[in-house]
Amino acid sequence: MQNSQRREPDDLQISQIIDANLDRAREGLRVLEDWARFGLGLENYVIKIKNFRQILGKNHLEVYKKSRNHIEDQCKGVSHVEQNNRKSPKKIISSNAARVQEALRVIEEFSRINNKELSKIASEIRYEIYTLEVELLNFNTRKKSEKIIRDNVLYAITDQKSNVLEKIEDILIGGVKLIQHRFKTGTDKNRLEEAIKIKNLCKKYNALFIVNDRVDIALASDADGIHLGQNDLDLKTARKLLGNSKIIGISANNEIDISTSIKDGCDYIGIGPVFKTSTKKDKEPLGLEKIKFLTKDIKIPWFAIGGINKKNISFLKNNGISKFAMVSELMNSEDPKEEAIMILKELSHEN
Ligand code: TZP
Ligand code: MG
Repeated sequence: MQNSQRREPDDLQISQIIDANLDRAREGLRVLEDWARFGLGLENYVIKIKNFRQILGKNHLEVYKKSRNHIEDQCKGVSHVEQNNRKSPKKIISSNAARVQEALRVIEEFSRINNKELSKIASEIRYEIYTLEVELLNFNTRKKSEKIIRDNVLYAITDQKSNVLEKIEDILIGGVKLIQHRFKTGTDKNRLEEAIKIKNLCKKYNALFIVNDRVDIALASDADGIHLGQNDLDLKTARKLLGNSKIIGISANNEIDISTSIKDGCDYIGIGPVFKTSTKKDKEPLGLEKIKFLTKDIKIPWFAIGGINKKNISFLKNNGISKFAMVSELMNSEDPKEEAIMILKELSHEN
């Protein structure tokens, strides 16, 4: 993308347009770069964006810069009300990506007259910005979901029963912000229908919606993420299919599976069963000491699961466990809302 054979533009107005739009594009890129760096911590994207800025910088010729003050710009300082409405990183990414794309398009058109190479460079970068925008927005969505996982201690997992939607709504009203749809038997049609209904409930209560086992159902219901067991699709394949916007949680109950899932980039881990549970009858419980041993070096969020109820949760909390996932305790409760409130209250107590 180096520009060697250019002709000096002879038209002052054209130089001025190119100058203004090179500035615009570089400024917009700097905004995207800083969000990639400080907001998302994505080093490879920072390098990519910096490279675009440098290419445009090298092609910001003296002749363009010198044209700047030759003609008085009557529109200087004109801004749009929309600029005051950019209150979230998402809006800032979108509007600055659009700003870069527009500026590059203008450069592409006007430099075609006297500087074909710059025109080509602008066109190439513009196409890359379309992809970059989508990718930054995806990471942004995931970052928001990760925060919900970090900030919440109770994860409710569904069971198959006729009044599952009422139960889930109660649990959501009770303040639970993490819901997983677990649907082990039945048709895919019913599975997806139920997933979409629960997803909509989660949306209403600003909760995260995670699908158990099935990447296709997670995509079709536009879930926030997937929860995979050791016999489901592997993490890397799931990431390829889901892209970077979705959360991936993994069930792991031994050292190797735990370290592999962390190395492969999972967002949280479910570890258990802690106690014997009728929800997973075939699994031997790990017990508290084993759980403590397995989790001592884990730096990402992890949830204890299996046989956890309102009676043993304080004991586990007092033993250093801070996040809990449960199926039957909430789903079989006569009053899931009260139960959720009570457990959340219990978990919020300082020791
Ligand atoms: N993974 C390990 S134990 C378990 C899962 C899905 C079931 C937990 O169910 P419950 O009813 O909360 O014991
Ligand atoms: Mg599974």
